[in-house]
Amino acid sequence: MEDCIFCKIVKGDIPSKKAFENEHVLAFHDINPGAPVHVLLIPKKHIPTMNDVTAEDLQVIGEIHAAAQQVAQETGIAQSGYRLSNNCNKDGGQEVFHLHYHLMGGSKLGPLFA
Ligand code: IU
Repeated sequence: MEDCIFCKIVKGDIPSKKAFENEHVLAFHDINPGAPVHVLLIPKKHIPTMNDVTAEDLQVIGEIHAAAQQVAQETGIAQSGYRLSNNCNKDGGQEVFHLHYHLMGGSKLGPLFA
């Protein structure tokens, strides 16, 4: 999609610090990290939100999980622990409308629920 910033990162028009890449998935370090390790995992295909995932996207969703597992190992947070999360739409706090999962770890994360 032309004016999607994450599509531009996929195309290499905007640089990113890559953590993983295959044919369908890209993972790169968040520019404004909220944890010592904060990597975003995205499908290369433009999918705006979690609501737009269809049955034909389930393979790439699985690949994202496998990539998250690999990145967690490679960044050294697999054993200490991490969070893999998706923000959907306004109430979920989504700011970039290209599906992405936050992989965060490297320190004790705050509770999701107070
Ligand atoms: P959100 O779930 O849509 O709120 O998360 C968007 C994330 O994308 C947020 O953590 C930003 O720091 C991050 N990000 C980025 O890494 N590179 C960018 O060019 C832009 C946002 I714009």
